Amino acid sequence: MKNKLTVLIVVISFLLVAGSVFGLDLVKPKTIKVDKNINDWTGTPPSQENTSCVSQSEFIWKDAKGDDTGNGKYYYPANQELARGADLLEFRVTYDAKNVYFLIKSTRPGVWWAPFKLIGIHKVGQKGGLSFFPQGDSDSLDATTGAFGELRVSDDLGLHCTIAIAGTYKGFIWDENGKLIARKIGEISDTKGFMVDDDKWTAIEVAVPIAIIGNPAGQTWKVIVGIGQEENGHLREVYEEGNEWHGGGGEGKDNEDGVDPDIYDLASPSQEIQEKELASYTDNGTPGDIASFACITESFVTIYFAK
Ligand SMILES: [Ca+2]
Ligand SMILES: [Ca+2]
Ligand SMILES: [Ca+2]
Ligand SMILES: [Ca+2]
Repeated sequence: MKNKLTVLIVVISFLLVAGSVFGLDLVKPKTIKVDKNINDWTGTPPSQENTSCVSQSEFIWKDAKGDDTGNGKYYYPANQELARGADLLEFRVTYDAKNVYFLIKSTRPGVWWAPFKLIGIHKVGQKGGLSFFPQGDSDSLDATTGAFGELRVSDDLGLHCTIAIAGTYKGFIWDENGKLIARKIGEISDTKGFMVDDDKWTAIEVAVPIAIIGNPAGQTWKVIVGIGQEENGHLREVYEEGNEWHGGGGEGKDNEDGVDPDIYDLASPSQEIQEKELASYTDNGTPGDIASFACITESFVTIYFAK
């Protein structure tokens, strides 16, 4: 009797797992236009905060409102132009034969200055990947060299692709070696097909050609989504003590490139986990020392793409 019960439990467990992987939760192809209008994202978000669902062929993450506190103590710059503005609200993903599409909704700062968004992609089953978000050249502070956000990922989340969105229309993509493979800055030299545009500053639509990001069909991706404030195309530094143009609650005596992550909010299962991970840097770590950066281990979403 006991054995039969065990078999039954195993069979039911298998069906439940199979149902979620092969059934309801698969993201199927859908075409989106990056056209300053998000009405083509028709899926219904989950009712609970900090959970995801698949609706109308869209993966949809609903983030908690008001959890934009970084390590738990971050606060915004005093200037109203940069007040608020880095609270992640929603993250959506879908794809078709040509592109992978992303939608990020957030609050917006007081006057303008749409926040900076980071999307780190780990492709399950694929080896390698960067152990940290492309950091950038501290001599040049050139946004094409990295996000300057001071954030790393655990061994099982190696980044095979990182996308940065700066302001309302700029974007950069780095490969698993940290090499820039696409950019959009509103010039003729922009990478063809990589599209980034806003809808009323509070939502950003992105299209990345499959030739650049890889074909997700049949794959499982773990995706880290982070949001902070923008400066010169990269993340704006969080200070120990905030001032007019920089938020506070971080670390570092000299502040300018302290190892605290310049991220206010993540797609994380809970605010508690988010704050713990964003506080996991080494106090007074040497600026630029990757081992001292905060590490993401649980704050990611998992997306199952249909074949
Ligand atoms: Ca659209
Ligand atoms: Ca949020
Ligand atoms: Ca920092
Ligand atoms: Ca969050």
